[in-house]
Amino acid sequence: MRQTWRWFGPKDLVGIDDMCQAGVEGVVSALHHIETGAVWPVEEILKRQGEIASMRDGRPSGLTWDVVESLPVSEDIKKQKGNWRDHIVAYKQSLRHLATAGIEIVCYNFMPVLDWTRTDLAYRVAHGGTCMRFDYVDFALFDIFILERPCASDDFPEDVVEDARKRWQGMTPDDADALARNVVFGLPGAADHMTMDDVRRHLAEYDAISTDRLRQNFIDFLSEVIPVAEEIGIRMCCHPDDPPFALLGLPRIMSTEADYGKILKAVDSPANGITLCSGSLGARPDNDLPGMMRRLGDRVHFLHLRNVHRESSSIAGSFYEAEHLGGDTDMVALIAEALKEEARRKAAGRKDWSIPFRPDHGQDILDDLTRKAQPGYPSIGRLKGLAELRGIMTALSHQQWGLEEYQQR
Ligand code: CS2
Ligand code: MN
Repeated sequence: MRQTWRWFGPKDLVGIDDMCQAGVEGVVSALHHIETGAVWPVEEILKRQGEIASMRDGRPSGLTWDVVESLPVSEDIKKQKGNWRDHIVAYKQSLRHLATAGIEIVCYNFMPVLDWTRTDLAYRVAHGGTCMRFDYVDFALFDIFILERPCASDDFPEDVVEDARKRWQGMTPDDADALARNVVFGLPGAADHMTMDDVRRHLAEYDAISTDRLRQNFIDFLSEVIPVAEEIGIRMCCHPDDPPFALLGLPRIMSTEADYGKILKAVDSPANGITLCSGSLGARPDNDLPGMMRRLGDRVHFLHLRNVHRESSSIAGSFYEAEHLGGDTDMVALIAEALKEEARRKAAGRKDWSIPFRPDHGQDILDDLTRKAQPGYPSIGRLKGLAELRGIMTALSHQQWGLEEYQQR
């Protein structure tokens, strides 16, 4: 398993030099400055590769750009509206440019309107550090009383609506404003201060799009893009919905193993793969992560290893981002399945046997608390997560291959 780390580019507070010290082996990055729907120019791709290859003082970092996360799919493609056909042409062109530069793995998602959603970006945990949290009651409060989405209360259990009402009544306008800002943080363009009317406008666009329709739009996208990916040697991998249950009345199609099964079957190619994100999928009690790794392993091109602690046994409920070995997903079992999958690929003589993973998010601990990086992406919290995951991998590989063979790898 290849140890990778997300880098948001030269503006990221956590730089290439930090990654070298964290023992990272490869970089996950994206050209965030290029507008969704436009072609990623070859020069920009090569420039980013150059930035990754060297440390601040010009010495080689030894790192390469292993995974693109994300090459975003436009809202037009998801809705099949406006310029969606042009955007698909551009998407294929970007893939060709990435392949020219030698990049083989491309992560993306197909969540309408939202990327990830939390209600608290700095929830204090018992040890004094902070992490991101999703509080179902706060989310209902936002949906029903702040966004005032029509019929929103029908989407929540009665006791949740009642608790949300009580909280709302005791809330100051500043508290409500802070909650709204946290919730919309993961929305595209949110950094430029999205208003509630903007959110309502985005949501209304999906009024006429059912779950089946969205799934068909996804399959149409894949039917165009996957043959190209296959031809040029790119492995596409779709990130799951985060959290993996219905939100804001939007259709959601990548929340469970059954959802993945439908998509993988509809466009049955090794280039049509998945990003198994244990933090996203693990927020739902009926997602069996080690089992998914075992059953879908062949198509897992990228792993996000992160843990969540669920605070409820319902499908939709509150959770927070726990320490990597501290949440409800059995990380040792999951990594063991990933290592077995790698062993199967190696035995079959596959070149792509190695599965890249990243520690995904981390908690804010120690100096992270005063040196605020992008929410979820602190240096020390992620380094701690990576080190713990690396420890498990090393111990399991040792056991799996026997000491002598392990030492020869
Ligand atoms: C990431 C996602 O920060 C995160 O939670 O896992 O934002 C991810 O990059 C996208 O959903 C992938 O398209
Ligand atoms: Mn993830």
